[in-house]
Amino acid sequence: MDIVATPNNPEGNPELADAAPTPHEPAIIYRKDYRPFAWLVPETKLDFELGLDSTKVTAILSVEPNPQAEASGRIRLNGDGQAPLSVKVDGEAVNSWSVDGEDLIIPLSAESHEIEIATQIDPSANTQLEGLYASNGMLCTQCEAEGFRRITYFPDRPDVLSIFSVSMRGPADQFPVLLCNGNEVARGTTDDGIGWADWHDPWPKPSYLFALVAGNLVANSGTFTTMNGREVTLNIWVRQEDLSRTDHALESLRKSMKWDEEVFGREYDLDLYNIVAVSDFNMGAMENKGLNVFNTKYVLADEDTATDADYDAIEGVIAHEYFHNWSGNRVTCRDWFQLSLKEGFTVLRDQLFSQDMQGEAVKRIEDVRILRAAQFPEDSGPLAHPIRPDSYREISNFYTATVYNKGAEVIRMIRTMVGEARFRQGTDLYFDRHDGEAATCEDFVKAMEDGAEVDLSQFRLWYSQAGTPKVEASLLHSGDTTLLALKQEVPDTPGQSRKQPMVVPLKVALFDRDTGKHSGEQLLILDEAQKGFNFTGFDKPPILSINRGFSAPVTIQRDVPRDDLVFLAANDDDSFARYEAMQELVVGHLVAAARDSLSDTERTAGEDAIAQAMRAILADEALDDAMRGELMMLPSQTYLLEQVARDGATADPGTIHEQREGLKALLGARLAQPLRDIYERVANVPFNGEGARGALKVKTQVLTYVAASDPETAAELAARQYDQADNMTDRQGALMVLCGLDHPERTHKLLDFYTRYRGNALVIDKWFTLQALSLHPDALEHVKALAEHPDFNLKNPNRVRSLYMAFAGNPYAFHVESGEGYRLIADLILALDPINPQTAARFVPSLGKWRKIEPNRSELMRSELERIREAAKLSRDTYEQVARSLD
Ligand code: 0A1
Ligand code: ZN
Repeated sequence: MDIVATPNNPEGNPELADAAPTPHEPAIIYRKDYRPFAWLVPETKLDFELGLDSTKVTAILSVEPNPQAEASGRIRLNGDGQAPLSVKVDGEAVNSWSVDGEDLIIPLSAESHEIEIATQIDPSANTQLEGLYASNGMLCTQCEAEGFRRITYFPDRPDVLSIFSVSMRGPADQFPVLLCNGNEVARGTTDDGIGWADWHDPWPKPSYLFALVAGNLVANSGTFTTMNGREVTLNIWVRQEDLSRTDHALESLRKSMKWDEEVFGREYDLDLYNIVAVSDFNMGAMENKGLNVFNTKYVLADEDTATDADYDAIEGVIAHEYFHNWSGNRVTCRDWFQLSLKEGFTVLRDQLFSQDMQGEAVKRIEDVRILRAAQFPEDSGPLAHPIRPDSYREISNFYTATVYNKGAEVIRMIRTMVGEARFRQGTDLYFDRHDGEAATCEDFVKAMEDGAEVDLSQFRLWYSQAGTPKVEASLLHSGDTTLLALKQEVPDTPGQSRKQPMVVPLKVALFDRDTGKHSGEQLLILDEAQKGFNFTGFDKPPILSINRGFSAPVTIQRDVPRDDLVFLAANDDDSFARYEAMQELVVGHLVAAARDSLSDTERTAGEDAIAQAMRAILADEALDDAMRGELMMLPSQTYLLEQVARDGATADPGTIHEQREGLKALLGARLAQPLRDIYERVANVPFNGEGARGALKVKTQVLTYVAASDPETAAELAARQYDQADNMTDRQGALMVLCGLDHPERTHKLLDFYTRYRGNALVIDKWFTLQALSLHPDALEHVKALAEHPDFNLKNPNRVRSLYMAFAGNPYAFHVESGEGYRLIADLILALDPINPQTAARFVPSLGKWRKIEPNRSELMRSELERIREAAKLSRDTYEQVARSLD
């Protein structure tokens, strides 16, 4: 019997009934429920009649029963937001299909068929920016994770791999450039001005890697010859006015291709590599096969508009997307629970690349800082999940710092344990064994075990247990022997308690108190709840340097004399450990101060020790300025808040802010002369000269201290730095400092900056961010006014983030006691949710921290979350994050 096509008509079929979510309780999807799809789709042909307001899509799918799956008398094709115009099976129109929720169900006998489906979509109405959408007069796609189903009906899951051939056409004046995955087969323009192109991608791929771009674009082109002599054409496609800012991106792509050949033995596999920059994009960039789509932020740069940090970020993201060609595209994921398989591994690959390009020491510190700022809070809050989650309601919510950054740390630990050479044997085996497959995290670990010859049985817990392990370290000395006693505990996280001990690789060195030297670094493996390690040959208790290079993503807790930290901050030969000693010194002091548990003597002793360590850092002539800049940075307020709120305590953001600013002012005053001297030295290093990057970093760091201790002088110096700047790093640094000051120069320079860069969206984003992040007492009022600014636009994710994400990270203004900051973010979430749910949901974690905050503010945060939860119609994305945050 034919089933009548009405939405939500499961016809009593239990398989279909299950899948119908209510708007308020979207279904939970479990990893344990994975089943292979009943059908294979060896080939897919797509035809696009392109238009900004209306695009017609015809999809032809060749399907055959999957011998690995249970047979089924129907095929379920995912859809989202469209209806079929027509459905044909083997060339015949059929009306036996039905719609279940958003999916299309077609009865089908268990043999090979050809299914043809036509749909019509409106790209200009797609504010969600998933699927096919319009941006600045062009058309582009974003299909990961589940955007392809918004283009046409398809088994939109990563384990269905298909070979795609695509034909497209549209007005040639509007869309002179037509791009898709793989190779261009043919193109032309008809007499009546219709441009057309046919593309073919020879590599089977899942639908999330599909991409199409149509628009008026120009390319910065180059070539790269691979290790086996394949000549690849490289194109960076942008709007005409942006062309002059694409050289760095092109060069970064070349460097990435070369590095992946040299370090991982990976060669590119098509004759063409296209990158397109779009200004409306939810994330950083997307690795679609042969046709990456990038947020303009990660493509465009020149000295006048991009900072050194922007240059590095572009190099890193270009590399990341390129590296996905192997870790993600050639070997893809079986299901979205395996996301870290491609993301954790690719982040590690891009980190190692950037270490080689920019210098290992500083890059490692930056990566750890990101992990601590973004992942540690996630791991200790309501949204904690293992790097391989067990369930989700909306997969977009799992593109997290845990899956990406902790995922990278987990693989880095394997590399640390087996060494570079064996790690390479492991990755070679993984790529070889799983090329062309949709693999799992387990496949990766197994390939590592076999290739690198290591037993990772217990190590696998890193994939299943959430939470940042705490390691307690203590030294017990007697005679000439020192016992290092280590204890670990993995905290409870939502849905997980009573966890097993993890494998924690810790690099340590013990410094002899008399010689100030150590006799070599050792790798200790802590794989039990408690374990002791003996060291001999020390007359006096040695000084412990632990978790060197941040060899494990854990927190170390230890009682260590302040003087030992001062020693390590000045002398440790491991750059990360040196940085860490300085951080530990400051964190210990500020956490005690914020908890109001410092006696006057302790406060003075703490301040003296920090000032002494900072003085040594400023005076150390052997230190390069890039590293000096890192050592000068005080721990962020977010990190301090996490530390104060450890073990179930709550934190008062106001007090933390006061204490941190107080310490900055004290250091600024006590070290006024050395700070002044160093400022003069670095200000004379010419831009682009030797050591210029480090010099610029130190320069702005100095200003932040002066701003806290002597605002008038800081305003003068910053205004001068702004006026004399011949690059964006200097100009932005100066403006950042001015933004925090209540001084007429603030207004002058902000106006100058706006006028100078008006029309350059990426730089105007900076202008919004600097004001939203500033420590100015009226920052909240400024943000409210900026939300009304004619350049503000809720539909552009970069602009929304530039104002509101910065504000939600403002340690002072977001947490004003009245709760107005919380209301502002809750109002934003509610306003943005119907427009762009993915971006809206990303603001929820800022309020989700409520359990860590002192009772008054905590209550205000929680009630904002409740207000959001009560909203009439919430997206799956926002609903899931709010519900988990309140649980
Ligand atoms: N795979 C991309 C990240 C990405 C994920 C989802 C997106 O949709 C909005 C976009 C990009 C990466 O890791 O670079
Ligand atoms: Zn990625």
